[in-house]
Amino acid sequence: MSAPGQLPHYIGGEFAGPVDGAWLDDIQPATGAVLGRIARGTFQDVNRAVEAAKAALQGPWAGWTLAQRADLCDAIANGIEARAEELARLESQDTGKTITMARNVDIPRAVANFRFFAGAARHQSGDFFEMPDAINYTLRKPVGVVALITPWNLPLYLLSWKTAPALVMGNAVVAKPSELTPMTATALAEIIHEAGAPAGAFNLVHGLGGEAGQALVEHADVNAISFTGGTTTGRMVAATAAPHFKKLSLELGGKNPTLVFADCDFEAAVEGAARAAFLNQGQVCLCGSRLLVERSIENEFTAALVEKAKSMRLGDPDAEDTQLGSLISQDHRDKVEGYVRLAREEGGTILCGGERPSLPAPLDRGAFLQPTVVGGLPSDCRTATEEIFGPVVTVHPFDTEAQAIAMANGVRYGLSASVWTRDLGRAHRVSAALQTGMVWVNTWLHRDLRVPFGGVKESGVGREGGRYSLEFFSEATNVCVKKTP
Ligand code: TXE
Repeated sequence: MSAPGQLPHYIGGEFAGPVDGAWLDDIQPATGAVLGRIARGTFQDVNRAVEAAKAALQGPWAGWTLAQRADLCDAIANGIEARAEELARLESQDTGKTITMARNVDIPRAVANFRFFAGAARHQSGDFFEMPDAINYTLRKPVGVVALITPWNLPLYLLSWKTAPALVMGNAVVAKPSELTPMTATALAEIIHEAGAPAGAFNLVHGLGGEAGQALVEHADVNAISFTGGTTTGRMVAATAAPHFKKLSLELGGKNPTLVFADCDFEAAVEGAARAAFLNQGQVCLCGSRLLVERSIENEFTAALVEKAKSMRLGDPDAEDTQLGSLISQDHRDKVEGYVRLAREEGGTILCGGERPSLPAPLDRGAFLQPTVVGGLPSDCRTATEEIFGPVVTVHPFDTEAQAIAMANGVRYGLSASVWTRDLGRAHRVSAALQTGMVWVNTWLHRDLRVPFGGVKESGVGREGGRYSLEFFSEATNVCVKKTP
């Protein structure tokens, strides 16, 4: 086990401090308090982790059957479940998100991810192709050493989403969680250790993106990289990995449209649009931050959304009835506030929010921001097309279906969209025309773990989920056997 308040690396089955002795502070965004010390990984730590991973692939881990690896994932799921309340508290403290969200979404999903991939791997079928004079079957082998780089918005949720399929397909993992939210990653290492994973199958290196993350991406012996984070970072990761032909999965940013047609179920659409705009303080890559509303209901819809935003309880993430917690950091709030200023400069009207709430100590030192609705902006201005990643939504009217589609597609991102209408024909037509990897109709963030998850354009490359993850974390070898006459 790691010491309380200390967040060391986990390498080759052991918790270890950084080689050069440097640590970073882990800050609680809701209060500014220091929660603990994070090992500041450098190339040397990354190299040790990669060597441990390589050794695991030459050692007992290589002999584990798929059934044993699936059992390991189930044991990890049980371990997370047994510590669920503690993990929810750690996640809420580290991110500023509400305890309710951490309890109901983040931690249960981490459990589900390990259980799901254990089952998916057990039940996957292989490929078989018959020829008149031969048969082909396809083996699925581990890729090797895989780097998993994850962001701060859904720390354990996203780390488990990558770790489970990577382990169940027999790879050796080197994980690098966000330096802003290291706590549940260390807890996951403890749980994986106790579940009986052999040394080196899972390694964790903490540290800054430009140091530990970059060293991991550059490392010649890393065979695949699965990255979730910002588009700018993703571009750097892709450029660094390409000359080495590393396998790459990139899940990046979004500027996702919520399209509301006049024939929608009004109440459900308001509820859905508000949830899409403000869940996790708007810090989910899938958040619907551009609201496109048919002109005939625009005033009524916007008024209802503003009412909803104003009624949201913002404050202490630890209080059970809080709906909006803190943003991830003061720096990030500054960035989001910069966009609120930009919205005004671009001619927009702040219909609600945009201000820091007044909260009692110690929350007065937190990175809180009121949920913000902006009207009156052209749909192609910077505020309406750049990813803000905070509780800010812009509202734009449209007159025709074609116009709505053109506005929805008029950004460089293409992650997800939601469409609100009672007209089934329109729902199918619009869904097919949207340039996004995912479309929800009359719902938002309704997830089946089997479906392809990922984006087009600058929202990423590749898909995660179900067999897409199992394929990413494995290499296919086709065997062609000539039939004997
Ligand atoms: O993410 P980064 P940041 C978006 C959002 C946000 C912006 C920047 O718009 O404002 O990205 O956020 C590691 N080599 N999203 O700066 O830097 C880093 O340590 C290798 C969307 O916090 O992309 C962390 O572990 N790794 C997103 C991870 O990359 C590097 C969620 C993500 O951090 C690295 C988060 C490097 N050179 C932010 N630099 C989503 N799609 O959900 C950083 N990292």
